[in-house]
Amino acid sequence: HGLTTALPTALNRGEFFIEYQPLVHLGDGRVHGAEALVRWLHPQHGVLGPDRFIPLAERTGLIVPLGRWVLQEAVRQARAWQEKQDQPGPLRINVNLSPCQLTHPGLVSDTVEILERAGLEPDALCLEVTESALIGADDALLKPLRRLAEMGVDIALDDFGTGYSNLANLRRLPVRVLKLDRSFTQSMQQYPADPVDLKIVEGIVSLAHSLDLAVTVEGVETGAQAEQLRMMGCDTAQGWYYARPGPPERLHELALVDA
Ligand code: G
Ligand code: G
Ligand code: MN
Ligand code: NA
Repeated sequence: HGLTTALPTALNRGEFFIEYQPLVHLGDGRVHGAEALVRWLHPQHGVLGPDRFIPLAERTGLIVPLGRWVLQEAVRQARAWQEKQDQPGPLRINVNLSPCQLTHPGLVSDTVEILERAGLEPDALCLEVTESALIGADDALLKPLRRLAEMGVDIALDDFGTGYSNLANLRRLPVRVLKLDRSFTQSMQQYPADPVDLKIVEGIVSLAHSLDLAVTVEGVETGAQAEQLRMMGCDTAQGWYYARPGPPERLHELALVDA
């Protein structure tokens, strides 16, 4: 209850901050980009993770200004990384979008403005939308995502494999990346790994590649998992094996170490 009353003023008070978790190319182990993950430094409760306040922000509508702030801050940070690096190739940034942001009429214009103001190319941005947010999506919902995709922004389907989406439906969505849910990676951790889960991952990778989609795996915690997922054809990976979410300076160091 205390969170409900404090949330609306938290944004103006500057109590939110972003941690970044690297995304790594499985082929060569290099940092490919980072996912922005918002946190709330609550004056009494300390650091709160998104599961503690995102659902509340969605119910109260605060997710729209909060999401816009996250996008602006993450895009600015991505541009700052790019400017510091003397290695070729853009450093890309992934930002999560809530379902309410998808239906908000300002999504496309806000995104364009934020990219332009920061001087970041649209193809350096990837917006993550959960599979469940797009289940049964009609054209009105898909239109802004299509516009963004046409501009060069990548759309990723987050937590993929946990929903019930019709796989054939994927062709209809302006999606470039599937982010395979952590639960698959976790079940591979067990020995022996669940053979059905292995088959499912192989099936998803092969379907994704046949549709020209890249596959990112979440929740990679060991080198053995990374190696197995690489052999299974996954493209990029994210997880504690590489780095936990952390401050932006850390990611810059990780990228330079790998260069
Ligand atoms: O931060 P953590 O690694 O605990 O992330 C938990 C969940 O919170 C993730 O599923 C992520 O998608 C979600 N999340 C993190 N940051 C944001 C954000 O800025 N906006 C939205 N909508 N969700 C976020
Ligand atoms: O958007 P999404 O829910 O996928 O955000 C990633 C979430 O997964 C965050 O809560 C992050 O802290 C968490 N996470 C990231 N890497 C790992 C990992 O290797 N293992 C586990 N258990 N959780 C992870
Ligand atoms: Mn995500
Ligand atoms: Na996810």
